Amino acid sequence: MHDLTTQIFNRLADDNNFLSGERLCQEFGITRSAVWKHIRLLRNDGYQIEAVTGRGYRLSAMTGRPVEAEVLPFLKCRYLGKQIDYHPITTSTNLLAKAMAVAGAPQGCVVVADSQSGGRGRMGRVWHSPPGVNLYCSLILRPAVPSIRVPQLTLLLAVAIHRALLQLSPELEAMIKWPNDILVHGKKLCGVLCEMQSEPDLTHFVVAGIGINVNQNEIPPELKESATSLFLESGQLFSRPELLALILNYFEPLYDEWVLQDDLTFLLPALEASALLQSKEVTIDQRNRILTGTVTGIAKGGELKLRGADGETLLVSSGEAHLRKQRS
Ligand code: BT5
Repeated sequence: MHDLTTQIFNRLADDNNFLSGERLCQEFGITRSAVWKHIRLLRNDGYQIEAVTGRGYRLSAMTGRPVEAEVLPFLKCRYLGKQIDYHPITTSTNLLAKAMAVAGAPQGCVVVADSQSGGRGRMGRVWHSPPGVNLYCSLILRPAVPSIRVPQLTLLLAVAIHRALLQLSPELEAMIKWPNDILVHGKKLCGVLCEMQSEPDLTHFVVAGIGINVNQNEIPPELKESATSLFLESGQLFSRPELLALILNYFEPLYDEWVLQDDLTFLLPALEASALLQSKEVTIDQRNRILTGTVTGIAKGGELKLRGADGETLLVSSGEAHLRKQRS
């Protein structure tokens, strides 16, 4: 949203009474037609704004959409989320954020969409992105670290998201599944997709995409066995703007620390405490080979520590992990 549109929104949101067009003109130093233009933009974004002759404008209801003006009241960050670009629909927030990053958008910009027509997971998989219920967003980051460290960001985000989810829903039995998922009762609630543009010693930017099933009630048949939502797990509806702000609030200090550190050592206790795969027997599908073993932890570089049948420990840096049936 345009800065002034956001300011006008905030002014309306702070006041339960009608505000006259005249008054808005004076306060913001703009013309009547400019006020009207901003009101139209807000309405296009889904806000209900009453306009009554002789009385002025009044905000009737919040939309519950993750638009900037609704995220800001919850946001406590220094630089993350200072610009939130909201789109009712886009192909993929990662695609948009990448284009913005290439054009020079600063670190901390966030792209959010109410729905995606081409939401993507890893390796071009589809991310189911219906409108009105979930969170789809991408953060632009410009970490001054070598590109080899960038995959660690996925785990950093997972910890921040996990903390935000538990703040909203303390009973939620959410676990982090290395490398990029959050699961509840074995079903996927959230996926993270980090993409970067880099040279070996220099990371130009990272786009960190987050998809969370929040208030979704109907899961499509093809995902019924494998996906869930906060609503389905808790029976409650949640504020998407608040969830987004909480994620950013938790992520910013972790990110600041991570940039200063050489690795993930500082985060390992938090990661291992909520790690779904800890001590489990797993297979790791790396497309060209399948690894099997017992997970003994996460290494400081973010790799999964896998002890094979020969007793040797491998550091696994990528792949799709599957739990194996435990021997009784
Ligand atoms: C991921 O990939 O989990 C990363 C998902 C990232 C999505 C966000 S949304 C905002 C941003 N913009 C984008 O275009 N993407 C990011 P992966 O580990 O490859 O998992 C993909 C698999 O998860 C699919 O093949 C399905 O099996 C499953 N899946 C698809 N949509 C889902 C959903 N909404 N909830 C749970 N599982 C889903």
